Amino acid sequence: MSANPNPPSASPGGDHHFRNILVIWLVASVVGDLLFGFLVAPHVPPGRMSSTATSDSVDFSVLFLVALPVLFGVWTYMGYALVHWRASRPGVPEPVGGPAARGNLKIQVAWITITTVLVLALFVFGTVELGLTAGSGGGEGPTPIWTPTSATVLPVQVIAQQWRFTYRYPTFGGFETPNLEIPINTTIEFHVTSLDVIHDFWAYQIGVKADANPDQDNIAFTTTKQLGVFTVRCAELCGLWHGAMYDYGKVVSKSQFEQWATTTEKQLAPLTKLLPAFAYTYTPDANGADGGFYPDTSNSSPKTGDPYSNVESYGASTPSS
Ligand SMILES: [Cu+2]
Repeated sequence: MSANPNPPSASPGGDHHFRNILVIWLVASVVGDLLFGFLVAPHVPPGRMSSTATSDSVDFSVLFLVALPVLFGVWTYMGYALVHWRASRPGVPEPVGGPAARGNLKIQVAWITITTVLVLALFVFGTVELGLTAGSGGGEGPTPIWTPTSATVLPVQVIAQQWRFTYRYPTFGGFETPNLEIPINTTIEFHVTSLDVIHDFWAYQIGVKADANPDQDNIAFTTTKQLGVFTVRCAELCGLWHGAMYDYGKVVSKSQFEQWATTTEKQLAPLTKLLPAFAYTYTPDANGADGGFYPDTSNSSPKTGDPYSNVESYGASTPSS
């Protein structure tokens, strides 16, 4: 019994085509990754404003650097096939199809090995990245798995409600303000909660995104690295004006923050007294937060004291007939 006189790998020109494609792909991948690494990677969002934002940008860049050679592999093969194996080249006989790839052990092993290694490597990388950067700016619930190592941590509470965010600073007397200011080079411990429906605190440029759920204290960490303004958006459909539920936060110098916080604490002291005491969650009553934001019959006479009273009314009372 003689050996197969024409095994798939010995097809005319097969090795030389394979070598050509490999060389083109290798050059394109190296050049593409170098260009991306030096020209694009430094600008990949969300930027370098905090530890978690930096980590996000690096992770995105790593995904790009791995994905580009895959993309170039597909393009190189397509381009090569169009040039060398198309039927309509003038004066050249139409190419005869090569051996079927099906059943080719080399291709099967290479395909399964390469894709498995790529996917598993990225899975391990992503998992490690999530851990090493203390939750990567995502909400970790009331008992975080990963905590920062910094000696000093500034707690800031984020309170979401239809349709705005307010912020409480428990280490400055618990004042509540619509302005989010945080100091630079400081680890911030965000405590995110909601007074009504589900929202999501998405502070884009500092790489923080945490669900804001009623009766939940969702903790997210980041360490600020650059001065500037960042955008805060609600990232969970929460009703009619969800799209308008955004504001801006500021990373300022430590001295500027200290001055702002102590001044605001003094200015707002008379109002802070009227607020519910600082807590990690606030249970709303049937008609919204029980902070005087909505009319509440528990403060009127006769006092019902019932948070689910159906005689609470919005706006002007109905004229009696
Ligand atoms: Cu919302």
